[in-house]
Amino acid sequence: SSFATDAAATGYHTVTTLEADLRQLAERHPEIAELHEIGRSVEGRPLWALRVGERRGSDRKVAFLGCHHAREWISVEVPYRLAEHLLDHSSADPVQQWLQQGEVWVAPMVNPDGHEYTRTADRLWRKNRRRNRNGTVGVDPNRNYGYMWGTLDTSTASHVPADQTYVGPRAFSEPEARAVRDLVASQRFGGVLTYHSYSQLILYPWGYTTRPIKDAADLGEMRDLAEEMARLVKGVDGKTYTAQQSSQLYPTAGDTTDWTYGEYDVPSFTVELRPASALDGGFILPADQIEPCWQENRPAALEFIRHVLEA
Ligand code: ING
Ligand code: ZN
Repeated sequence: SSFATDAAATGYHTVTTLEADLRQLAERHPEIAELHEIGRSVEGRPLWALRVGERRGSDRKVAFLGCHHAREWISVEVPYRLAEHLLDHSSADPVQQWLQQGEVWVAPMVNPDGHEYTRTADRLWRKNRRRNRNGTVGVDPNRNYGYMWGTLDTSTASHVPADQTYVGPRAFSEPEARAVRDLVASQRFGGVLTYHSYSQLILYPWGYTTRPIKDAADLGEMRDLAEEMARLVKGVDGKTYTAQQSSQLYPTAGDTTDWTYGEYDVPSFTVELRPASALDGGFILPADQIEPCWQENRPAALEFIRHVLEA
């Protein structure tokens, strides 16, 4: 593997080591990789996305996102390693063919301000670092997307600024959510997958309602694909990831996948990574589990790429 820093030794990336490693990946593969700044965080940190593919502007594109939530460190590492894997395997099929015909975009850390805060101040911080008008801090970037935004007012999608799931003052008030919105709007991905932790789940829309999505073909496609990805995870080392509609976990409005599916009609998933439960450490996943977690998620991520790019 090709870490520019000691991230491999110490385990998890930081804001700084992630930037260095993304730059190095792009520099090592100048023909097929390009680092894009897709926006800036509340505190002004660049938001990075690595574009992987031989040609710009192909019409088959898929996106992987990580770390909307600061404390979910493993959600940085799985998409990062996916990018690294694609570049390491870019001269053999099927990856070679995918990268000839399409593009894979990887943005492993959507919320760098929060991530930095979890390293230096509060390991269990979730939101971004917005200074709210009432003096509290943080908006939940995964409640700030503009499809059915703000339509719930619950503990899992709250209008109270101090709360962990504060939806923000209006849809797309946060630059982190706007950066993803603008990337998705400009690239027109055929599918989006966003990593979170924890619970070992594969979630598909809707989150805002317990009703299933209306379009039977879309529902079948997402349900089948979620179940296939869960089967692929299990095939690696026997771990159970459960496929379900996201509102079965708990109802929320304004998450990434409701917006991408609601706005663009493309398959859209939240993968909740290791561990299975709070008893297994919750958000604090030991660094020696990064590699097995990536390995168990690799075939599912590649299947999602295949599904979108070969469609
Ligand atoms: N979980 C997701 C959250 O944003 C989720 C779960 C995703 C619910 C999509 C509904 C829709 O709360 C974590 N761990 O953040
Ligand atoms: Zn999360």
